[in-house]
Amino acid sequence: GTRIRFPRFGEHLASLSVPNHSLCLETRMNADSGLEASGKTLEAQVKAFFDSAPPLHNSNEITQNLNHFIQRNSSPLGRRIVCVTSGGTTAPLEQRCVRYVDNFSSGHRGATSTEYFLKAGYAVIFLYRRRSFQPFCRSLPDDPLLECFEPTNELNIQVCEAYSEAVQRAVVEHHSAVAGGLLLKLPFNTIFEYLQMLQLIALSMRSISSRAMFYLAAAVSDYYVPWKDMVEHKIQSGHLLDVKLVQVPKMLSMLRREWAPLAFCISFKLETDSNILLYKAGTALEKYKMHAVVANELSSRKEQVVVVTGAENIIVQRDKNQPDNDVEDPLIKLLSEKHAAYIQDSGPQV
Ligand code: PAZ
Repeated sequence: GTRIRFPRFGEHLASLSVPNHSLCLETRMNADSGLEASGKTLEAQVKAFFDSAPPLHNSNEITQNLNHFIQRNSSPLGRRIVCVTSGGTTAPLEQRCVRYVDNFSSGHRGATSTEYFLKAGYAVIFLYRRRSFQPFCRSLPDDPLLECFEPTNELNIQVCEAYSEAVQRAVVEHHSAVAGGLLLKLPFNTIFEYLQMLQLIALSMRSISSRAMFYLAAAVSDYYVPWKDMVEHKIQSGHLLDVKLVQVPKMLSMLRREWAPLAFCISFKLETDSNILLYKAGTALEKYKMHAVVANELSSRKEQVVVVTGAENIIVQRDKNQPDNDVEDPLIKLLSEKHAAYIQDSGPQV
């Protein structure tokens, strides 16, 4: 796993342990202000990040798909559109990547929330980590293809009785959302892909102003190795290595200020220490000018979250009397109501 320790006041050292290898990833920065201590403005840090990132090979196709999706859901319907981000980003250590720093997120929150947003009448852009949880597939086993099907003879297969309902539901609901033009799925692996795609989505969503929502549940890397500083080939084991990690610029500020200033923006704050959770969520709310921050603690995240807004902290809990109920059910109802009020307050729509 990744552990952070503070070698001396005002600086910190991020270090990564890889089984059977000894890797030391070191970054020195001012603990309070991060890269801002280098004197670079946020815009300059963001430019440096995007300039150094390997360009997306399919950015034209993504933009075309986004424009088509947004257009289709805009006129004459004026449907609300949410971008749900889901799963953890990786920070590669080598250009021909063998090893990377990862985030724990399973994508359960994003996949489940997508289902409830669709139920609430939204069109959803699902920006997800490859091989993470997918909407409508939560009740399927780990390897659905091999575990849900069985051969009837050498030429034919059928769905196993035990999974027939779950498979039927997953296939029908997924197909109707995608084919009906209500669900657009965009996969990423790395922090470079994630942030470039988030920017493309945000710039495309500008045209629908306050009808756009960002629901940022992905666990995004805090540190990365700039592409130009990265070794090309696999890092050889057996030595102690120093790899310089740089803090990822705070793109939430860019999203709010530059990319989609009229969109309704919800970010998430995860902590393991519940004593600091609400404080950290409140700080993020103010610093990044979010409309709400969903605060969750690692071990109870599927049971309870707290929606922190400037005016109040709202505890949202899973209904334990219903075994299949998810905390995302009341959470998305609440956020959808708040979004509707925000649209109302924002005046006439484009
Ligand atoms: O993906 P998952 O269901 O396993 O976990 C969800 C979560 C904890 C990653 C999400 O609710 C969250 O808090 N995302 C932001 C994490 C952060 O503070 O960067």
